[in-house]
Amino acid sequence: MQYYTLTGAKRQAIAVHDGETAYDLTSAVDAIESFRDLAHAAHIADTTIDDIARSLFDRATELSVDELQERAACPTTPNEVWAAGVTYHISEKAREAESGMPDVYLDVYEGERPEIFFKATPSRTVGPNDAIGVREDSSWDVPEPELGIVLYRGNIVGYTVGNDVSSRSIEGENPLYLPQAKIYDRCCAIGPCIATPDTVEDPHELEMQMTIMRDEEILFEGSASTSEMVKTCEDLVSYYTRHNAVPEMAVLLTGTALVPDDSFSLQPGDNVDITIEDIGTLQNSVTLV
Ligand code: DO4
Ligand code: MG
Repeated sequence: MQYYTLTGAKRQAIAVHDGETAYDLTSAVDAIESFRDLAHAAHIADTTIDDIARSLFDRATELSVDELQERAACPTTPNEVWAAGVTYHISEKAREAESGMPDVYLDVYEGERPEIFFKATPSRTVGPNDAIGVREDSSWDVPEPELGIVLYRGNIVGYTVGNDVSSRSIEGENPLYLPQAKIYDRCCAIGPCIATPDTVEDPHELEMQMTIMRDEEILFEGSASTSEMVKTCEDLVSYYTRHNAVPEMAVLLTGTALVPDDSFSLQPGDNVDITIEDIGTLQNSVTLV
C-alpha cells in the first residue's frame, strides 16, 4: 500500500491508497496522523503497517486519488536522511570525470564497504511540489534521482522516491568538500508517498525515470533500473546501522542511476520529475539558496 502525508487547513493527516480506494486514516483515529505513528502502532502490536491500516478502513473517510496528489506533503519526517554513493556504474564514471582524484571513486565502486554519508535533517528536506535548492556558491548542480529506503528503528518499512540534489563543482574541486556539496538548505526531496514492502515486491527491479523541464522545454529525459545497482538495499542498510545508534525514523537514499550530460546544470525555475515504479512521481521546482 502507499502512504501519503496530507496537509490540511486544520491539521495534517495520514492517508493510504490500497490500489483501489484511498482512506484518511486520521479520520478513524485522531492519534494516528503520521507514517511514524503507524509504524509505532505496528511495532507495539507486533504486526505490519499494512495490517494496522486495514484495521482502520471501515472507520475511515474515503478520499479521491486527486486529493492525495494535491495535498501530498513530505511523506515522513525522518530524524535523519543518509545516502549511499557510487552504487551505479554511471555515477562512478561521472565522479571520476569531475574529480582530480578519480581513484577514490573506483575503489569505493569496487569495494565491499559502500560509501554512506549523512545527507539531511528534516529542516533541509522538502516534500513533493516544494522547491529543491541549488547553492549560490556552486556553478554546477544536478538532481540525483534515487530509490529511498524508509527505516523504522533500523528496519525496512517502506520505499520512497528521493532526490539527492548535489553540487558537482564543489565535490569535483576536492572530495573532502563532499559535505558542502551535499548538505545545505533544500538539498533533499522525498515523496510523494511511502510504498510498503508488500507493494514494492523487489526493490532491485524497479524502473525509474527523470525529466527536467525549463520553460516548457525538456532538457533531460532518462531512465534506468535499480537492477543496475551494484549493492543490495540490505547491504546498504547493514552498513548504515552498523555501530551506529540509528534514530527512530530514517531514510537511506541508494545512489543515483541517472546523470545528465556534463554541460547541464540546474537553474532556478527548472522542474524536476522523478518517477519510480510502484511508488510514484516526485515533482519539485528549483530555487537558489
Ligand atoms: O561520492 C559522491 C556521492 C555520489 C552520489 O551521491 C551518488 O552516486 O548518488
Ligand atoms: Mg547521490
